[in-house]
Amino acid sequence: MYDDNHLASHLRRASLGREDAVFLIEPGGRRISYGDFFADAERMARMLAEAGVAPGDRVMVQAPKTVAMLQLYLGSVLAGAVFVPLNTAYTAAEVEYFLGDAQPALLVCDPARQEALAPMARAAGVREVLTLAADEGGTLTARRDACAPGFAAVARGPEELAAMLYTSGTTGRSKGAMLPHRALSSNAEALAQVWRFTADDVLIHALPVFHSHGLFVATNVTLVAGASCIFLPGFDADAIVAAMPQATALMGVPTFYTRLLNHPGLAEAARGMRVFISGSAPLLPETHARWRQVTGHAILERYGMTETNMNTSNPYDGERRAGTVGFPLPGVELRICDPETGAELPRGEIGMIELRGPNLFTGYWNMPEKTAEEMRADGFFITGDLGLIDADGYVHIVGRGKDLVISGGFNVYPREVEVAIDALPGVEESAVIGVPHADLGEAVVAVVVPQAGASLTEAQILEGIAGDLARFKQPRRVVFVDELPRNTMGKVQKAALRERFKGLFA
Ligand code: MLC
Ligand code: AMP
Repeated sequence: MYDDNHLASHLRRASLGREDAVFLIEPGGRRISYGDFFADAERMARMLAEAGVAPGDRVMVQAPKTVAMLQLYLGSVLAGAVFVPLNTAYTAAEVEYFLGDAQPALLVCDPARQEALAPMARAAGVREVLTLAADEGGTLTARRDACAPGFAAVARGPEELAAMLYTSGTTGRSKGAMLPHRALSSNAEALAQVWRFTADDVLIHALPVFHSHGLFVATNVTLVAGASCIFLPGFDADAIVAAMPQATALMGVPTFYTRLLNHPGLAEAARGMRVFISGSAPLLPETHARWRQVTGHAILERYGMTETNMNTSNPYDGERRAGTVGFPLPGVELRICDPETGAELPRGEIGMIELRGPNLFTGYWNMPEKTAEEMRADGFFITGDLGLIDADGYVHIVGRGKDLVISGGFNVYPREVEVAIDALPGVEESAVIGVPHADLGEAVVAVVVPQAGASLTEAQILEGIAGDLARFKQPRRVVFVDELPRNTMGKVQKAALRERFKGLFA
C-alpha cells in the first residue's frame, strides 16, 4: 500500500491487513484502530490537496497534541507535503519568523491563537489558516470530515522531504532541518529492530509531538512495529504510572524519570514493563542507579538530534552502561575528530562527534552556507557534541562544543535569550548559561550587567522578554554582576560563570 510514497509505505507495512488492530488508546478509553486512523489520515491528505497544497509545499502546525495532529502528519506525508510542526510554547513573535522562513501553504493553529497568527500568516503568503483545539474541535477536523474517503498517495521518493523541524543555532536564528523520507523510515526501522518492538508492544506516549523524540522516535517506531500506543496529552506522573500495567514501553526525557521516581506507585506499576528508554538530554548515572534500585529495570539511554534522528543506543541485550549512549545504530557511522583539524582521533580521546548514515538530514532550509559549515566533504555531519568512544565501544557524551542549554529536554540557545535581554533599557550586556537543576537537568540563568547608574530588578528583565520568548527559554533566575569574566581574547568565560552559579538551585 502507498507503494510510491516511500515513508507512508514503510509506516503502513506492519499494520496492513490488521485493520482492527489498535494503534492509539486515549486516556478516556477511546481506541483508534489502524484502519480508522489511516482512513482519517487519507481524508486529511485529500483535504490538503483540495486546499491547494501541492507536493513539496510546507504544512505548518502549532496545535495541541491530539490524534488529529498525528493524522495531519500522516496526511501531509501522503499528500507529498513537508510537515513543519512548531513547539506550542512559541510566542506569536517566534511563529512570525517561522512563517516568513518556511513560507507554508497552510497553517494549522490553536483557535485561541488564530487572531494573533492569521494576519502574520496572510503577510507570509499562507493560503489558508485552519484551527485545531485540544478537544479536536476547530476547522481542521470539520474539513477532514467533509472530505470523501480514500486518497491515492502522492509519489515521493526516499530523497524527497517529508518534514522540516526547526532547531535554533548558536547565532540565535532558527534553522529548518530538512528531513527526507529515507531518514525517517530508516531510523524508525533501525530503532524498532534494536529495541525489539513488535505488534505486541504498548508504548506510553507522553512526549510532545512537535519534536523528533515524540513525533518520529515514539510515533514512527510504534507504526513500523504495528504496535499500540497509550497517547497521553503530556507528561503526568499519575497517568503514566496508571498506564504501566497495560503497557510494555516508555520513552521519555530524563526529567520524566526523575519525576516518576517520586511517585509512590512506581515500583509496583513498573514490574511488568519491558523497556524504559531515555534520550534528548543526559541521564545522570544517579538516576539510572535509582531507577534500577526501585524498579529493577536498567534504563536504556540513546542519543539523537533533530538533524540526524537517532544515532546511538545502549544495547537491548548486554550491559546498558550508565553515563553512556551506547553504540551506533545499524547503518550509522560515528567518529571522534579533532574539532580544529577534523582529523580522526584514537579511541579513548575526547573530540567532536561526527556522524554519517541514512538517518541524516539533507541540509538547512534556505541556508546552504550553514549546511556547508556543518558537513565534512566526505558526508559526515559535525554534531557540536563532544565525546569519546571507550575501550568497549560505548560512546560517551562528555560536553558540548556548542553554546546550548538543554532544559527538560528542550534546547535553549543562550544567544537568542541574550539578544532579547540586551535590547532592554538599562542593560549593558548579559550572558545566559545553564546550571544544574534537579527537575530540568539544566535551568536557564541570565547573568546581567546593568548600565552605569541603572537600577534593574529580576522582575523587570523577565517581564521585558516575556512576549518575545517561549516560556521554556525564559531564565529561571536573573542575577546581576558588575562585569562578566572574559579571557584575553575578550570572550565571555561561560565556564567560570557556570562554576560560580552552579549552586543556585541546590
Ligand atoms: C515546561 N516549562 C519548562 C519546560 N517545560 N521550562 C523549562 N524547561 C522545560 N522543558 C515551563 C512551563 O511553561 C511552566 O511555566 C513551568 O515550566 C512548569 O511547567 P510544568 O507543568 O512543570 O512542565 P510540564 O508541562 O510538566 O513540562 C515539563 C516536561 C516537558 C519536561 C514534561 O518540558 C517535556 O515534555 N519535555 C520534553 C521535551 C522533548 O520532547 N524534547 C525532545 C526534543 S528532540 P509557568 O511559568 O507556567 O510555571 C531531541 C532529539 C533527541 O532533543 O535526541 O530526542
Ligand atoms: P535537538 O537539537 O533538540 O535535537 O537536541 C539534540 C542535542 O541533544 C544533541 O546534540 C545532544 O547535545 C543532546 N542529546 C540528545 N540525546 C542525548 C543524550 N542521551 N545524552 C546527552 N545529550 C543528548
